[in-house]
Amino acid sequence: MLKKLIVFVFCLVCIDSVANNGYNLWLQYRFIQNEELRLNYQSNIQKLIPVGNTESIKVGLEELKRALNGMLGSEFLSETHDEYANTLLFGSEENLSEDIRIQLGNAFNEINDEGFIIRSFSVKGKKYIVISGKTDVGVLYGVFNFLKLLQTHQSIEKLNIVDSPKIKIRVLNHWDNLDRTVERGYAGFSIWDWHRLPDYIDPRYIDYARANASIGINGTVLNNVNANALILTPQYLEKVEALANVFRPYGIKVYLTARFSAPIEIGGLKTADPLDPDVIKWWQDKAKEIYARIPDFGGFLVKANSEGQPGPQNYGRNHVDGANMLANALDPFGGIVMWRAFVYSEHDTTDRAKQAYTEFVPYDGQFKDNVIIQVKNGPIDFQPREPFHPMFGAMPKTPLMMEFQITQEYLGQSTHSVFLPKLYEEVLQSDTYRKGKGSIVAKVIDGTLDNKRLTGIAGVSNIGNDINWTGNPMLQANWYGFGRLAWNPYLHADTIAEEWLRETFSNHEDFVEPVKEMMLNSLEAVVDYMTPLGLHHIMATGHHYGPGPWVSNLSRPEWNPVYYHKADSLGIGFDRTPTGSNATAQYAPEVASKFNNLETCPEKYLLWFHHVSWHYKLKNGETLWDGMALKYQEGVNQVASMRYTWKQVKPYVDEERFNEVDMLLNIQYKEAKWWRDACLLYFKQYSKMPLPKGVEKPTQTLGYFESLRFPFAPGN
Ligand code: BDP
Repeated sequence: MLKKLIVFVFCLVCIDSVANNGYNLWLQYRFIQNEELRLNYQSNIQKLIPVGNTESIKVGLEELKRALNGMLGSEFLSETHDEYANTLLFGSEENLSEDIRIQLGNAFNEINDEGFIIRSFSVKGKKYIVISGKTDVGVLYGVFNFLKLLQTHQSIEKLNIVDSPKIKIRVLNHWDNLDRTVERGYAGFSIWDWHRLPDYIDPRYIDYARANASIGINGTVLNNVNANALILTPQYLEKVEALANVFRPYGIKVYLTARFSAPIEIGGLKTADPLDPDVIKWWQDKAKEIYARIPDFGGFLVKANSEGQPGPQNYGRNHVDGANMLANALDPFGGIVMWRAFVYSEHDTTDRAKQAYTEFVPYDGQFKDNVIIQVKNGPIDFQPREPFHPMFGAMPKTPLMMEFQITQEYLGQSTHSVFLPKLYEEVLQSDTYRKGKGSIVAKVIDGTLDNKRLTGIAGVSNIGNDINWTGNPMLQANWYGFGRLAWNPYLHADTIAEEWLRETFSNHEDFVEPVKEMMLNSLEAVVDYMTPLGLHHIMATGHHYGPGPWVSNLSRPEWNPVYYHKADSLGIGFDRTPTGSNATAQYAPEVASKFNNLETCPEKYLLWFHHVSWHYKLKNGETLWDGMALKYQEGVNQVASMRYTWKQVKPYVDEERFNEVDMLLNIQYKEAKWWRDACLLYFKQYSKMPLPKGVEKPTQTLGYFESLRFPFAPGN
């Protein structure tokens, strides 16, 4: 009985709220149980003074009230009028009084338009915490950062934080269709309720904006890259305008995907040729029409001549012609064109990994100033692991923006708990060697390597209308982490995991430490049980759910897994060295020679760049076959240990989210074994070698795995 009571009391202390469906994301604002800390915060913030009355300042005040009431308790009164009360004051530089501004000294010279300053000081015995910036949106970012300090239980006694985003365009790409299905979406339907817009403003839109602003995301592309021209009709633009109005106070601009053939489909023209005067005029008029409704419209994202989408090449023109024509239309209004480099063609028989570079690099320097080329992180397609895209090291005169996928098309969709900032970090830290050692991708993206003015980063959203937004509470961390890295691409995944866990779940060390470790290891786990040692694109057809290394019957060779793994009786892997496709030549010589040489090629990319014998000796002395099989097993073991970790932290997590993650980890475990068994049984036909000791016996036959069908798998 006593033991039960102790456990009960203990749990009350650990779990801040009993029912939690995860809707509030990392903006939980849990009541601070630690009384000393709570009293300290209360005494430092006795009074709230907003300076200025723009919408951004108003939403900042609302956020502060909501958060402080949550964390400090409802007895906390946020607006006392005692003139000696310790004060939290927030407003932009131009609205501050002279004596407050003086206290901030030169800090304004250190920030850009979206940056913020948080500083504490005392004047005549009265304490101030001031949050400021050059703009009210900068102030709002400061407010959210201040709240993060409180949520993660940090001291607010001696504050001096000066911070600015390092990348200009920080956008989510929603692959959302107008019928509310989401391409590669695994968290329900689209959150955009087009049918009820513009009159019905779902409160979710506001919470979406709050969440994005809290991590510094400043743009959203509302619709799918496989675009529907209807979004550009007045009927839909009115709806887009309503969303833009909701997002504006939060510093979020709206962008749309532009279907290249829109002048024909909705404009009644006979052509969409980018050099045709009527087409040029049509886009100019369209831009004018959009900006009349949405003066701060961000611009267009375009997928052209890629996977069957229309583009300038349909008219014998090229990417420069297409992108610059649209850029000219947007230029008078300050809009930009994000032109995607995700191209590969069925008519091109060269290695798919080479095609985007081959097509785009010759155009370096030819795009207009308001065009930025959006490049996926790797040269194939959002695989669990890819080397960085060679374009990042090859276009010094063209702004390049990063495209990461937050939604897990190829990484277990929303059931597998994978912490993606680990992947993003790996890519951003990769060295292109374009200007010698240290020319890392992060420097290409933030513009510092070549002094680029226009900089950007996009994340393909994992958001849907599921109550917890991402279909799996753990995957909220990927939205969060993308935003944090968009703000500062030099951040470490470790830091991001820790702050997210503290904000989202608990500050208890016994929770944070093990779960952080679980998150940080989760990428390696999925790589190991799906595509170890540089394998890639061996998932099932269409929906990409589950393994399909045997698939060889699709109409385009580069859609088939066998094209990528090239397993045969001699060995496995794609030779991309000079003896093979020579894709390595697209990297700087230092990088190319490292990848070309079996001695120096990192083993994580081994089968990406080399076709090696089943008997090849890995660095640890194992044969390739044994090593590969053991990696598959290691991935499975890792998921087993994730399940174990999660069970251990049960006392610190509310029941609802605990159970959800627990069930999802069970699915992940089952599917990790499915991947292992299916892939090993398939490859074994070629290696003709037995499974090494330590690898569990497959649970089913290869025929069974090959027979599985998932006609209604989501996101397809
Ligand atoms: C692939 C997806 C496809 C997208 C395409 C793209 O399978 O649904 O349309 O990328 O990025 O990964 O355009």
